[in-house]
Amino acid sequence: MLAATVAPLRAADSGESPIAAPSRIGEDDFVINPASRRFLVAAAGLLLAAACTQTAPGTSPTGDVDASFVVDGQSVAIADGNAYVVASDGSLVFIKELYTPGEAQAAFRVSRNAVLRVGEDGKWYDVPDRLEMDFEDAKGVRDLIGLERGWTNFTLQSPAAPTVPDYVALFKRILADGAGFEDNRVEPSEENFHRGAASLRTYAVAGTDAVPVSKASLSSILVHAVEGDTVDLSAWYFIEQGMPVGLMDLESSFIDQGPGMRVLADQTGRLRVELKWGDKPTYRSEAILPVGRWTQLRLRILLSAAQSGTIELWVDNELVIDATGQTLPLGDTILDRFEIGTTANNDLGPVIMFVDDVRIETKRVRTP
Ligand SMILES: [Ca+2]
Repeated sequence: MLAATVAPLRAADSGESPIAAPSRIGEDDFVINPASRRFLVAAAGLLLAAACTQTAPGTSPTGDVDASFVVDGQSVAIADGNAYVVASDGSLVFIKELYTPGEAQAAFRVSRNAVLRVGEDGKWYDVPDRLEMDFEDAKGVRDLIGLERGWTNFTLQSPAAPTVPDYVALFKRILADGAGFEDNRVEPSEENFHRGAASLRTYAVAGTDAVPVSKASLSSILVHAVEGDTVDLSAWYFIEQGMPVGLMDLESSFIDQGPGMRVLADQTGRLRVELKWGDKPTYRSEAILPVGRWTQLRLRILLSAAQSGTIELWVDNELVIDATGQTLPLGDTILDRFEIGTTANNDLGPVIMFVDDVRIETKRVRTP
């Protein structure tokens, strides 16, 4: 199901109306839970309510197994867009649908010179190789959303908006009706900045037992990165209070729970990079994200669903992770969403964090 549909992405040459953004799916970690009845099919990008298949599936896939790994002691196989548990006799037992095969590919047109993404209005929109955002001259978060600035969505998940329908509705109320924030906030601010006269301020309350993840983030789906591409992500951060768990995500909106690469910090600010997928390959550093001063994080990743990806993380130009490994869920996964800000907070206390001078650049391996 799609949690919601949103306003159409406007044509590149048309007026001021907001760009569309896909509804977010749950941000929980990829947990295999055969008992779970609550699964959300990945948002269909900008496509209008794509049909989703939740018919009772058979116990074994018709196609080849695309990937397999062990999660929480269970062998899991991915085939036909579904997750299966591998039983002791080798048979595959259906758990849940993760994505609709071919759906992500159908949302893009890739040629030698351009990548286009289809909007809800059926029009095709340019996905640039490079996006840069400085947060200048914006009165509120509504000004940040649109093709001109490149942001397409914000996510304010919190005790005031705990579920996907809740925070999608909040997004729409703020964007379409100019409603105010509830508890969490994401907005341009002149209170602090790295360059110019403004930055993005995020405020996220602590998570609770009932709502363990609190989010105050901004995202863009004007992104298209596939196996063989190199993605270079950079942003400046200033933590005023607390310590976010998640700082930056590059993920697939087409797959359940948005798997992809993310930059994470522990309570002390120690940084690591994780592929949120399967057994979660993790690339660790000893570097600490400081509180109270502007710090640049730059992540460069070569995308590979095998072990031949590369992961480089710089903190203020110092290389703190230089690793090789898996960086993409599956060989045909399209990473199409970039998310920044307090992409996750813990339950220890509120986070106030500023972000400035964001850059996303994709060096493409074009195959048409
Ligand atoms: Ca700025």
